Amino acid sequence: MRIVCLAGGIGGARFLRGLRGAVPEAEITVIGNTGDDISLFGLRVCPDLDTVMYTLGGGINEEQGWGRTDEKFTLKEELAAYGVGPGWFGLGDRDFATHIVRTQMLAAGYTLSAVTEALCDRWKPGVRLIPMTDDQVETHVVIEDDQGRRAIHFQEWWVRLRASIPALSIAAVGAEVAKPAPGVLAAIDAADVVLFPPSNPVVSIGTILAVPGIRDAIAAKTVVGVSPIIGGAPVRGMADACLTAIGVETSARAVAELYGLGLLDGWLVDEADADVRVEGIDIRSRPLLMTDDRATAEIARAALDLAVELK
Ligand code: GDP
Ligand code: FO1
Ligand code: CA
Repeated sequence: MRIVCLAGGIGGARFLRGLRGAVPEAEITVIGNTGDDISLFGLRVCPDLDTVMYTLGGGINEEQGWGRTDEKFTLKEELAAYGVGPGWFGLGDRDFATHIVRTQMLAAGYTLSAVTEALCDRWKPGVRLIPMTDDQVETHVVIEDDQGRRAIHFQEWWVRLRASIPALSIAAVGAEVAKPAPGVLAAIDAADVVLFPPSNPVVSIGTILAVPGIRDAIAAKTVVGVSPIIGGAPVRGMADACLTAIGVETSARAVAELYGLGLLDGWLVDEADADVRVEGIDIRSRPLLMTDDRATAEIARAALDLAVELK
């Protein structure tokens, strides 16, 4: 069985760990979001790729959902002592090593997909992790405050401001001219099914789908998604602020409609949303809280079973 999954950070990574446990024999290719990527201290940081890599490789800080386990922040403290920020982004010492290796390889001319493969040689995530593109795409958010109207990096809005200032718009800068990374379209073409984990529909899945060619390739396949919205709210994080920014209601139904007919064949919603119906999309309800690996594996199994049934 060949499965392609799109993935953001925490929601995607946890689902993937469940899927890997549910179907250990499957060949899983993960197309990772790179719109969250940011350059800090001269280093290229890829939060969603790293979250998938660390989560599946056993190095993630489980409580936090991002960053390394057993982490220290000596380097960050030393930088702060020089007055060098930003202080609002928590890069730990172990995590810094990943960004140093990545930046060094990028400077030597390796593509981000080659770098990601090299990093995964250490972590052995048990899936093939490919960035959506090797080209630079960065999600920016337009806000308005007492300094006027301006665009800031998604991480500044999400981490520093915790989405407390409404996003007037959200743009994946560079996406329209980005090319899918080598292997992305081939993996989709060869896939038996495509699954959308319960990742952020706007800044994770939406950004990946914005890379020209990816949406069309996926539309030709049997696609089943898992709702990140339960009972009208995201399970964690501020996905509601992202949905509001693009004029979409925060509900399992509205997200299914956002992905749309022609893309989504099946949609898993939580039991709290069992009454959701969308014309043309096969909707099933079951508990969707990824409380532990067993519960998550059951969610992944259900998504896969539905996809195989609809194929
Ligand atoms: P991020 O890049 O770290 O924000 O992670 P993703 O984009 O992959 O996933 C974020 C989404 O995961 C959020 O919108 C959450 O609502 C969703 N999520 C987190 N935990 C769960 C869970 O246990 N169940 C479901 N259904 N969704 C979840
Ligand atoms: N998220 C936070 O809320 N605060 C942080 O300080 C933070 C640091 C960080 C460092 C490395 C990394 O890979 C991820 C990090 N994240 C942090 C998570 C992350 O940037 C966001 O949750 C996602 O990008 C949102 O989609
Ligand atoms: Ca993310």
